[in-house]
Amino acid sequence: MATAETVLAEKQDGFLRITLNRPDRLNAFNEEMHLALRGQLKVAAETADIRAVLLTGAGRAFCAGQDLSDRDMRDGSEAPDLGVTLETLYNPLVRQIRALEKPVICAVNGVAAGAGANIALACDIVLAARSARFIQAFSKIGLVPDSGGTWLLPRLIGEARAKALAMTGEPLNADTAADWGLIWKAVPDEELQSEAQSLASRLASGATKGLAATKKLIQDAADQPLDRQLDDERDAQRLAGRSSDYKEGVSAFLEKRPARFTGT
Ligand code: LHQ
Repeated sequence: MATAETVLAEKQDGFLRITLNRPDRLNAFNEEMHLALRGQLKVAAETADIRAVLLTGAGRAFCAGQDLSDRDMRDGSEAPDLGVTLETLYNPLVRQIRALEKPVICAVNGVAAGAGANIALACDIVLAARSARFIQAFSKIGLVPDSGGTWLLPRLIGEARAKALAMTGEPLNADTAADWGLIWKAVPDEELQSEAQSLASRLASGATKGLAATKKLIQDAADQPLDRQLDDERDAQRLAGRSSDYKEGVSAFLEKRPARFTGT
C-alpha cells in the first residue's frame, strides 16, 4: 500500500509518529508521499486517542523538498505548472499542519532543504539534530521559497536573515537555527529521537483542548492587532475554563499531585 512505502506511521504512547520514508532520495516529496502524509495527518486529526504528532525522516535526511527527478525538462518537455503543484499538494499540507488541533513536533534528523525545510518550520515545535542543516534551496534552481517560507522566515528570524537565507541558499546549521529562533532547539544527534519522543509523549498527555487553542491563538496573532487578540484570548479562555482538563488541573494543583489530563 502507498502509505506503507513512502510514509511510515506508528501509534506510540498517545501520539502518532510519522516518518517520511524515501531515504534513497533524501525523503524528497513525490505525489505519493504527499498523499500518504496527508492521509496520516487526517488519521491524527480524527482519532481521539492520538493527541500529538511527531514528524521525522528515515535515513540521513529529513526531507530534500520536491523530488526534482519528477521535474526533468531536459528532453524538451513543457515546463510543469508549479502553481498547480503548490495549490494541490504543498499548500494543503501546510494548511493541514497548521489547522491540526493537536501539537505537531518535528524532529529534523538531517538536512531539510527547499519545501522540506519550510514544512518542518510549519510544525509547532521543531527539534533538530546538531548535524542537521536548513537550506532554502529554491534560489539555486530559480524558484521562490514556498510552503509558507516567505511568511514564516521573516516572522521567525526577521527580514534581514530571511532574505539572506532565501537569496543565497546557504545552509544554516541547527545550533544557529536555534540561536536565531528559527527552531526550538538543537540536540545531540543520538538524543534527537528520544528527546522528540518524550516531548511528544508529554504533550500527548497534556490538556489537548488548551494546547490546540494556544496553537490557534499564536498563529492568528500574526495577522491581527492586540485588541482583537485580547478578545480572542477571552473567548478561548472561556472555553478552556469549561474543559474537564481545567477542573483536573486545578484539583491536581490543590491536591499537590500530577494532573491526569484526558484531552477533554
Ligand atoms: C534528490 C533530491 C531531490 C530528487 C537529493 N530530488 N533527488 C515545490 C513545487 C514544485 C516543484 C518544485 O519545488 C518545490 C519546492 C522545492 O522543494 S524546490 C527545492 C528542491 N530541493 C532542492 O533543490 C534540494 C536538492 N538537493 C540538494 O541540494 C542536496 O541533495 C542536499 C543539499 C539536500 C543534500 O546534499 P548531499 O548530502 O550531498 O546529498 P546528495 O546530493 O548526494 O543526495 C543524495 C541522493 O539524493 C542523490 O541521489 P544519488 O542517486 O546520486 O545517490 C540525490 O540526487 C538525491 N536527492 N535531493 N530534491
